[in-house]
Amino acid sequence: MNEEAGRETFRPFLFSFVMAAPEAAIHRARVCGRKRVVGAPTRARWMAGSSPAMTRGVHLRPLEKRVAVSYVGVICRSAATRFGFLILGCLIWRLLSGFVTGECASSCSCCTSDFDSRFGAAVMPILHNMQTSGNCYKVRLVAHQLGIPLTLKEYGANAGDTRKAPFLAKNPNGRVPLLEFEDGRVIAESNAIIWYLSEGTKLQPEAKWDRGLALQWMFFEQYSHEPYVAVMRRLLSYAPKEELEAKRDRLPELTQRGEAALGVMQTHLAKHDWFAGGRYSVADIALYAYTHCAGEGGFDLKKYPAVQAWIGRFEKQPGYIPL
Ligand SMILES: N[C@@H](CCC(=O)N[C@@H](CS)C(=O)NCC(=O)O)C(=O)O
Repeated sequence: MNEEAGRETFRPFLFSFVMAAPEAAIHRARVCGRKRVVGAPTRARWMAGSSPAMTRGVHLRPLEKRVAVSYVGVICRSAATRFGFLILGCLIWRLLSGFVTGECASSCSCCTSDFDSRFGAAVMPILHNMQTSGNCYKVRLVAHQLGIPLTLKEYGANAGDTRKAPFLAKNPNGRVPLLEFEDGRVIAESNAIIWYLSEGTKLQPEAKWDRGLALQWMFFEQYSHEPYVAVMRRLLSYAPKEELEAKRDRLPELTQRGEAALGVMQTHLAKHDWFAGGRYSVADIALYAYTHCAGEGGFDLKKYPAVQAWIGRFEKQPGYIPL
C-alpha cells in the first residue's frame, strides 16, 4: 500500500475516534461523576476478580461494587460505541470522498467518476456530435442506456468544422465523435468511447473470453465493416454531389467489401442471438450503428435474414433510441 492509500485508510479510523471520544466521556461522567472516582489500581484489582480481603484494606462496599460492574459496562458500551462510530465514520468518509471526487459510493453501473447525474449539467461530458453519424449514435445510445447525461455539441455533416483549428486542438484526427470531460480530458474513436463508458456495466460481458470476443467484433466493425458500409451510406445519401462523383469509381469495390462484412455477420447470427457473451452488449451496438441503415448505402438487408432478425431483437432492448 502506498503512502497516500495508507492515509486514506487511516482517515475514517481517526474520524470515528474523534466522534466517539465525547460519547465515552459522557458515560464516564455519568457513572463516576456523582460518587467518588475509584483510582486505577483499585479498578484493576476489581476487574482482576480480587476479593475485598486481597485488596490491602480496600473494602468493596455495595455502592462501589455497583460502580465496578457499571464501569465494565461503560467500557463495553464505549467499545461498542467506538465500533459503531468506526463503521459510521467509514461510511461518511466514503460518501464524502465520493462527493468530492464525483465517484459513486455504491459503485453502481449507472455512473463513474467522470459523469454523475447528482452533479447536474456542470460536469456533463460534452459529446462532439454529428447527428447523422452512426459512430456518434453509438455513443448517444450507450449513454442513454446507461443513464449518462451528455451535452451535445453539434457539427454539420459537410461543414468541415472538425478540420478547423479549434477542433483539431482537441482531436488532431479531425473526426467526431469526441467525448470531452470537464477537466479537459478527451477521448476519440467511437468504439473506444463506448468501451470506456460501459466499463463495469451490463453492456460489457464479464468473462475474459467473452470480453475478448466483444473486442474482436468491435475491431471487425472498424476494419472490415464501417469503412465500406458507412462510406457507401455517406456517398449515396449524405455527401455533396462532387464528392460522390470524385469517388464513383470506388463504389463497386466498397459495395463488394460491405457485402462481405454483412455476410460475416449473417454467418455468425445464423447460430447466435448476439455477438458476444450470449447477450446484448457494446459489440452489438458497435455493429448495429451502420448495419441497420445499410439500405442508405445501397445494401439490401433482405439478403441477410439473420441480420434482419438481430436488428429486430436489438430494437426491442430497454432504453433503445433510434439514430
Ligand atoms: N474511426 C472513427 C471514425 C470517425 C469518423 O469517421 N467520423 C466522421 C463522422 S462519422 C467525421 O468526423 N467526419 C468528418 C471529417 O472527417 O471531417 C470512429 O469510429 O470514431
